Amino acid sequence: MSVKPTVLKLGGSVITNKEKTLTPRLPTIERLAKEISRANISPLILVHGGGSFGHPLAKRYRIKDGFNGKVSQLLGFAKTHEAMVALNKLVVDALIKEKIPAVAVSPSSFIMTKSERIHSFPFEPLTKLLQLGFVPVLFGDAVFDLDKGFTILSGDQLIAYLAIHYKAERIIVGVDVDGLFTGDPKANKEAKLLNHVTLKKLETLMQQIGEAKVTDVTGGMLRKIQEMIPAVEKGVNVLVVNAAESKNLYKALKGERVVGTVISRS
Ligand code: IP8
Repeated sequence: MSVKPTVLKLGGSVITNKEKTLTPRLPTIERLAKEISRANISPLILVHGGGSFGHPLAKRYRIKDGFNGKVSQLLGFAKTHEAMVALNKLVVDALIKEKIPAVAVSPSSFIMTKSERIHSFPFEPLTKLLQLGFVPVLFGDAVFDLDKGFTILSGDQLIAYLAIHYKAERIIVGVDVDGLFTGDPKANKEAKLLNHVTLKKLETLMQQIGEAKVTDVTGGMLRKIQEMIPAVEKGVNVLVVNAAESKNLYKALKGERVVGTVISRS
């Protein structure tokens, strides 16, 4: 690909109400679609998280643990994937309404993991889509696993993998907080937003988090950021931005100044 793509993740906590199972935040999805349309970035790869669609079902049926041999769990896998497809449809519908040529790309239909890590990823269809000018919309999904039968593939693992393969210009991660903090901003008023974090600083932070569990704001932030490290090591900059706030995503996509955290190699 001649032009390096932007890889954008819309966090599940932004596009769904995490407190209520299977509850989308439709006005937010529509607003984000408008912001993406206005920014007019190409090539663009979009990935969204599971929020209250994927996670409660995945948890209830222990999909991440792998297949336990019971038919009831197969149904659980089917329901988890179905919920993600339903959320994906809401996102794709909103994008198409804003005249973005968005195409749903379902990870479980072509990606295989091995012990929860991406093992095979046939890139041809996705590359063709991007070359033609489409915006592929992938998502964290229940996928088939060589060792465990099946598992959950997070959108975060996906974006890092995609960014490395396509030598992405940057990764933008839209979450529901202002970025990475020195502590939990919701619990600790002293917590400070980190505007720029190098890999070295990130390692130190990880150790602190490991010991004191201070910055794991959403419960998933630490895991999300850890997944970004291989991409950052390869020189891809990551911008974590609050996509729950109007115009932030637009500004991030346009490269304008925006409150958030940049993670870079040095
Ligand atoms: O929200 C998980 O994706 P994530 C998707 O990006 C499912 O971690 C199915 C729980």
